[in-house]
Amino acid sequence: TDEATVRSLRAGIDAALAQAWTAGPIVGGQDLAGQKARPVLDPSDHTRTVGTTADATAEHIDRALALAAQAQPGWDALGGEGRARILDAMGDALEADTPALLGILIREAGKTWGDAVAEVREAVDFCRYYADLARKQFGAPTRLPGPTGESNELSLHGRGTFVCISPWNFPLAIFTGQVAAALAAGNAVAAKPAEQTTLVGARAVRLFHTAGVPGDILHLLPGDGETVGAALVADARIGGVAFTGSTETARLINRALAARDGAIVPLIAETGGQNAMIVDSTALLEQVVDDCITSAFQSAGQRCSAMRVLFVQDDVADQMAHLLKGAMQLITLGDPLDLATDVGPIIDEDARKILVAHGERMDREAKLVHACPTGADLPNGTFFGPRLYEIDSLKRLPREVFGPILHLVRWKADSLDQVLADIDATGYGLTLGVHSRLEGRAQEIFKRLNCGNTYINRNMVGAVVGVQPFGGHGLSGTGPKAGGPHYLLRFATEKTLTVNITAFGG
Ligand code: TXE
Repeated sequence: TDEATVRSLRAGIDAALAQAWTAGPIVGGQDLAGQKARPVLDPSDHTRTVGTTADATAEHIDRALALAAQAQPGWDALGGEGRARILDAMGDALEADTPALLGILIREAGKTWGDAVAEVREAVDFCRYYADLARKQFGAPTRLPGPTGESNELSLHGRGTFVCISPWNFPLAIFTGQVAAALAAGNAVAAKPAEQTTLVGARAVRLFHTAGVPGDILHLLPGDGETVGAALVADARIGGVAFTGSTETARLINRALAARDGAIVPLIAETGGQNAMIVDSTALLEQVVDDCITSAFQSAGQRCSAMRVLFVQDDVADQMAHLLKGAMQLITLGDPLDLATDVGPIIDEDARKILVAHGERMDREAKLVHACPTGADLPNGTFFGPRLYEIDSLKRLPREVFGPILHLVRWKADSLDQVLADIDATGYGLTLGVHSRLEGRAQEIFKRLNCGNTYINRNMVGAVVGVQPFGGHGLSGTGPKAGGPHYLLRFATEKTLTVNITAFGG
């Protein structure tokens, strides 16, 4: 039964959390002593230490990139099928390790059970999906037509060593997805997890190694973005960068890549959003409320796909605000290890301070519709209660707000064009929601806005691997979409071979 599953998972989580977790650089398959060792504190209770982490040094980075360069041709030569078998084994390894992974996700990243389970699932799906693509796209060379007496073929190969830089908000799924994609395409990998979530990154790297990825092919180089991340990106030996995080950091990486010597290499960037949902007066409001709560507040709003702005047609706006307020009163803020918790902590004090400052500005400039209590009974954690403000214009939000704050804007029947223009003017293009029973209108909005992922008459939480490939445009990223059929190609380079076969008697 479900209860039995939960009980046994809980026992596994407790056993995992009873261990003292440590993580530092992993180079050539070896766990090494790093620098700046520090405790990892649970964001839901800073008096609780989850483990310790340490950072990579310049020597670790140098050694990792040297080993990777040596080993990569052999990994590439293994071919799509050989690499796919190992990635399938990684999917199995992740599944088998579920209780420990849930424990670390809950205590290091503050994920609720539901979010943590979904994240392990997504990581497994990435491995199996990219394994499948590796088989299809990195198998035997493609034969191309050509004149008689000549053979032409095209093959795909790794680019060398990919640097994978990931954020803390999906520290397992995004980390594993980037690494699995780079490996599937035939690259070696230098992976830098977010500094807040090194333990889960290290756990994933050890599982990749157990699954069969050679130690010289995948290295973990933990540390700050400004030091370890920047050093990796500046190195002339790398073949590309896969990055997920803020738009500002993507710009920094772009500049660093442009300034360095060495090959011209791709940057695959997935960044933030200023995501809107548009609701017209034909929408089913009860459904909209449900979808808003999920889209804006799940994961404490710490998802790049989360809804930040709700455009509601004015004749239903009061009713909408009233229903939302009622639904928000039912949200439970608390310890993410408690199954009853809907919203867990904010990742750290720096992130919480940004939300507090934004709230203070909104208190002056906007109308507060509802604020869930911020957790005075949870004094040792970085909690922030979900809030709903009504603002007069999207222009009040020049930057992405990365947390559980939703902003409602009213629009009139004749101002839909302006709504679309305002959304467009943000420069982001990640997720978009539309609630309307006018199918033609909903389709038209989809066509007119250039958003990566559009959801009609449902919540904006998606990104199911192979079903809703995820990624945006403009300030939201470069594409191609993670979990989609074109993703691996950006990690690869192509070679053609043309042979005059008459010389061989053909
Ligand atoms: O990002 P940062 P954060 C975005 C979202 C949110 C932000 C939160 O917009 O605001 O990410 O994550 C490393 N050279 N998304 O604040 O600071 C850093 O160490 C090289 C969008 O952590 O950009 C970390 O590993 N690396 C999203 C990573 O970059 C550097 C999903 C991200 O850090 C660096 C999740 C440098 N100079 C978050 N500086 C999506 N679209 O999928 C930092 N880093």
